[in-house]
Amino acid sequence: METRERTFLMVKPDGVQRGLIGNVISRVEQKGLKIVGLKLMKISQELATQHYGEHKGKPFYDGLINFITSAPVAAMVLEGDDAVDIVRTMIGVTDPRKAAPGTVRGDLAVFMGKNVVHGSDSLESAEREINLFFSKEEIYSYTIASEDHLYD
Ligand code: D4T
Repeated sequence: METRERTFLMVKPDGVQRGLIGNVISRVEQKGLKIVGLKLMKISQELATQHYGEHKGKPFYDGLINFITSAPVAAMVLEGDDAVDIVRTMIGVTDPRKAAPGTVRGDLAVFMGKNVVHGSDSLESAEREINLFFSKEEIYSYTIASEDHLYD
């Protein structure tokens, strides 16, 4: 079987607290992406600074680190053709006020700092984030019955 693209998707603390894990996972499953990694976890200070390193020094950085470490997140690795782009499109733009209806943020959020999900923005970010959040043993390669009906 050909190796498909993998991406990282996380339901952030606000999404977990609001009971939206199931909603996000349903969208992923209904779309036809394969969940190959899935766990509830608390992000440590160290992991938070690694994950959001690019934003260090920005006015929202401290609040972002406090927020992301405040409660558990649901972390996922998803697989499929063009998975990175597909997930970015599904979650919508960063600011929920501008996110299109039908996207996670467009449907479920109203505020930039509480935008429910994070999804990798490139293949390089996906690889980096998957390695940050998951060990190799936590990622599963398997076939799903619907695969023949999703792709040529
Ligand atoms: P994440 O990384 O959470 O998926 O968001 P994006 O990839 O869509 O957007 P980002 O990295 O630019 O922002 C990370 C995170 O910071 C919050 N944020 C961002 C904020 O509170 N105020 C801001 O001005 C910006 C730009 C929201 C998401």
